[in-house]
Amino acid sequence: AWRKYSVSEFGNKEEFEKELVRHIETTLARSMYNCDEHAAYSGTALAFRDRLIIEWNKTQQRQTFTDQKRVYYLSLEFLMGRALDNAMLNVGMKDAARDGLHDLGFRVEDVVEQEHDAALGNGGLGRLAACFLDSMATLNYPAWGYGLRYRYGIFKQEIVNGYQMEVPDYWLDNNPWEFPRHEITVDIQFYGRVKNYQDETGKIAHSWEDGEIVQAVAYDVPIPGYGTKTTNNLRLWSSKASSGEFDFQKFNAGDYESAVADQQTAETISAVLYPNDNLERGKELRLKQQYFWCAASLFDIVRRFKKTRRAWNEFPDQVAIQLNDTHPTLAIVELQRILLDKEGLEWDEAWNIVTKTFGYTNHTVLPEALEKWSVPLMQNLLPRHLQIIYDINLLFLQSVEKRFPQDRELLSRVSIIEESHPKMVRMAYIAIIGSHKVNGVAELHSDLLKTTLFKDFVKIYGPDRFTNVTNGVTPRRWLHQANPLLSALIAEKLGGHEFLTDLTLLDKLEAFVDDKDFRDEWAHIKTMNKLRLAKFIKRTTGHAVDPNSLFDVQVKRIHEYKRQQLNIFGVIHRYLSIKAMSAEEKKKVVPRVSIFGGKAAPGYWMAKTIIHLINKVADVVNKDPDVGNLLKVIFIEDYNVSKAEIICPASDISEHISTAGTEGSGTSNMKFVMNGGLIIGTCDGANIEITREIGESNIFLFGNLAEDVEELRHRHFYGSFKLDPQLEKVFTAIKGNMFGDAADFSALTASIEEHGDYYLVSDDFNSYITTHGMVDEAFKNKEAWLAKSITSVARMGFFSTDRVINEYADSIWNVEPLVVKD
Ligand code: 26Q
Repeated sequence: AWRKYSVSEFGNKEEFEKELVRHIETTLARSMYNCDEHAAYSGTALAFRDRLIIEWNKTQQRQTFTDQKRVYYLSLEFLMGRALDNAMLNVGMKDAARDGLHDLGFRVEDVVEQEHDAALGNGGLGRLAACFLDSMATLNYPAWGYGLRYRYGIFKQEIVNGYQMEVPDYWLDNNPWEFPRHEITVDIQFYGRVKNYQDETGKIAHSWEDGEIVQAVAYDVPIPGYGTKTTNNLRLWSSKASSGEFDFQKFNAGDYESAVADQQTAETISAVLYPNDNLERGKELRLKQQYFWCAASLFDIVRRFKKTRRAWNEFPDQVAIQLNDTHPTLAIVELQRILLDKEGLEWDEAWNIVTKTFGYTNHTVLPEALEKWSVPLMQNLLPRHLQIIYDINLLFLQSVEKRFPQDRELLSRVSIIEESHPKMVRMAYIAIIGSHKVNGVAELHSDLLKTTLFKDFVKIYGPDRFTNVTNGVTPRRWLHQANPLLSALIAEKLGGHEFLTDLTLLDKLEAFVDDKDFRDEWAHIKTMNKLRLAKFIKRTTGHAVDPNSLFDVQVKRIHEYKRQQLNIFGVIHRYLSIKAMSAEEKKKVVPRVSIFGGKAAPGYWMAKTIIHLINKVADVVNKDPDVGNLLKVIFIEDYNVSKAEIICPASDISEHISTAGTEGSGTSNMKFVMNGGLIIGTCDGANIEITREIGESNIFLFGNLAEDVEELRHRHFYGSFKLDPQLEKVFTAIKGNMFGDAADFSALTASIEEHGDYYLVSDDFNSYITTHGMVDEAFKNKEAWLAKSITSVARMGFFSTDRVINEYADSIWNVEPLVVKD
């Protein structure tokens, strides 16, 4: 009988307005007479949310009904950014909303800006997970994301006197995009002890007893696909005190204060995102987060599987779980524990199911980022899991020993347990041993994994367990949403927006490279986007920048390996050169704006020093009358996803200049080129494949190659270190207090001059400066530059996450799309 009631679904401007007013006046209990931009945002979000919910329910019902294999993407980070614009574009009703809002006196662009970014991630890894969700929904894969619902996302960055300050990012109030599922809870256990007993068959079994229980509560976020009705689910777990009897003992015993304190401890688990990017520090709370989230997700997945009443050996035919780095490695151990201790399977049968289910993606070769947990910590927090890890290790080492007898060295190298003091559990090794496929995120990176970090495992398992899936970005957010003008121009030339779901169609643009009108429009759009950024810079920093200058951008997490120090030293070098020029010489200089943005981990002192130097250089350069518009230095505060959407379309050149062999892939390089920017970069990560696709003449490559890095580092230590002469001039200026107290920067210069220049800043400096000279020359030839820009965009089809997701689906997950009909 309920089927005859249909839910309201607006289909035009008038119906949208009706829904908007209804939500503002009833759902939000506000009057239209004092409806401000924020209320307009909330009302619009609620109207679109209603539409999403309907498709979301249908998608979930269909996925349950057809009962085919699903993908679960486990990630501790989902860097989603804003949801409203994405929802409007994916649902396809943005024009109705624009017109409706206009009638009420609002601009849709301003309304969209009211939304707080969902910033549950640090950088590349978290944004990749968000792009994956978009592509999985767009391609109609039955896929769920599982993560943590942090109360505080990545901190907000404020720059005070040139220093980074961190401010908490409390983002949860009035979030219309999440749905609490108070009925979907899982009790998660910590600490306690393992009891051995004999089961009915007389076999020794294990149970994990006592300890503490924390409750996981599900919050669901709808993930709409583009141009499809498929709306997938992102499930985020929130922690709260268990309402079980056990935890009320203290209350009953009258120990009220300590009982409340325990409740707070429980809520601490999902309180805050760890702000370290590519750096691991073995904090117990981080391990608690990992287990809490893995155990809740696994319980949920197993519960769903059990409803199908299938035999356990069918589990891998129904479930694929992808591990986003080693952060969810405990899921492997947890599934083995469930199958052994709860479901009574034999070890081999259980382990066979486990390895068929999991895939592991590695994102870094940096040693400081590889996760290790101390054995005593794990023994205390997860006693049964440690036993299982020991058993996995024992059986693994026995099998290795059989195939490579007498190689003690090999056994100790590949052991999950590192024999240090204290002993450490190597999470990457569990992830490799417990998965059927391990992948890196760009070709060079995947090759390096096989020849260095995981070399021994290639020898043990053969090369087929290791593969590459080069990263991508979603063209919906990073082209269509971020750059509506360019998307519209491309659609006009290609006869529609099909390129947004088949990015290889961009290659048709090459036919227009010589079309005068098209080129003019292309150039005009770049100028408009630079103007938009210039306005933003004026509003947020007070500095006026000239959109005719060359916009040179480096925005990403601040890290020594990403070498923002190389960039700022290059800027200082440019400044000194300009200062030494005659008026005649200055006329030939290409005016530049050097734009920086990015957060440093709060405890990463050297990264903070780099931010400080950038800001001090900006202070000096920007007010130097000798320089005027020839050079401006801008640090954009609090770089995040929504700022990236303004910055990426506005760059002429962006910098992807990591020491060769250190950047897994990089993904902003792809965003910049997709928006018609050129790049200056090292032969690292995905830069290499971008070069292969767009052609060597369309990219500015410089610096030493990955294969030479080890040798160079060795020479720094055992040969004599000679600072590059041009860099020496830069250091002399810094040491002469040109940018404030030189002592503030002594650690930074010393890391290069005195401590071995691990990141090869000096080795690459000359090549970097020379290549920037080539960038200047190229920029003078506007027509040639335009041709490079257009050709590059035309050849970027490979870097859509749609291609990436199809590769994962075919070669790792073995899942098929499920088309949702109406
Ligand atoms: C680990 C343990 C404890 C606390 C924090 C962490 C932690 C957190 C975040 C370790 C690493 C990260 C993030 C890594 C990351 O963003 N890696 C980037 O992943 C991108 C997507 O594949 C690549 O493009 C980048 O090259 C890579 O640096």
